[in-house]
Amino acid sequence: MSRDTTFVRVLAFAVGLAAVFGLAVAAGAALDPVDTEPASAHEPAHEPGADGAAHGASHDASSASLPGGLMSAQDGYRLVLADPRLSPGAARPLSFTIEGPDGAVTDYDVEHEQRLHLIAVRRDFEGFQHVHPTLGADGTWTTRLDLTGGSWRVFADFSPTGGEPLTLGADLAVSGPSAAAPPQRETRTTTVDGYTVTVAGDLAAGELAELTLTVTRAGVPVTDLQPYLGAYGHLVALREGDLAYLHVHPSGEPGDGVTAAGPEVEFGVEVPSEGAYQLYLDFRHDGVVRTAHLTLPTSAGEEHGH
Ligand SMILES: [Cu+2]
Repeated sequence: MSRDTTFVRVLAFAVGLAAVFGLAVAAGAALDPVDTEPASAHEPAHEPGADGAAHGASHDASSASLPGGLMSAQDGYRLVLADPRLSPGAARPLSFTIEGPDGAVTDYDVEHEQRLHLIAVRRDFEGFQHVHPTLGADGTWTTRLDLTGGSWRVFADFSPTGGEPLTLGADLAVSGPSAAAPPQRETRTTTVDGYTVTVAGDLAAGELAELTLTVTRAGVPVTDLQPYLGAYGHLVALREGDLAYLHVHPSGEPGDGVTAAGPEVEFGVEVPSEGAYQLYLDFRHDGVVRTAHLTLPTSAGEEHGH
């Protein structure tokens, strides 16, 4: 993907956000299981408005630009965990299906070298995994997660063949003592396995922000990052409060003749609202993928140095 395409995708994603947040609320209300009014399944709970064409357009916009992960069902697809409860421990088996209009979905487009990306995060942000499950012939996905006790959210990030990219979210309860910690506050530097990752730049609600993440090891800039899923870094941003999910790819990609293999990886990120965002950067070096956890609040109206 070219730099321009990446930028346009991020921008297109961003432009629709303000407009579609209202729709998200409406859709959430429509899906509310408490609302058991016996209405025809084919009848939308909300009038789409007099103009059918306008409704069609806004529907397309919502598919493309809703922040992901807030709903377990969207656009005719549903994330169904085989068991929403697991016991804690390493390599716990998780299986699930994506139910579509014709049953369990078996055909997916490859996005960033995989047909489905599964992100698991503990709701207090003290656990994070990004794995690539295996698809069975019947549409059942299976993978393994390392889980600690507590409340988790899993995100399935995929693109059904013939459909739009989607991220569906579901809750996963893990038994055992939960160490529900308050989320970490603004954290611009962190260390993982001897690597230090620092973020420069500021998030602003509704504006495209340039974030630069820099990777060093023992004070030495890392200049030989390895491509991971077609990029030098993958950034997942989760909004505190509801875990709205953004998955952002860097500006520029390995082999484009312009993009350096570190120490800096640049991302264009537009967050939909003010608040704090938990950032997880996946990067690969010496054959190992590591994840750095950082936290940035939006800086709207705030001066530096307070
Ligand atoms: Cu992935």
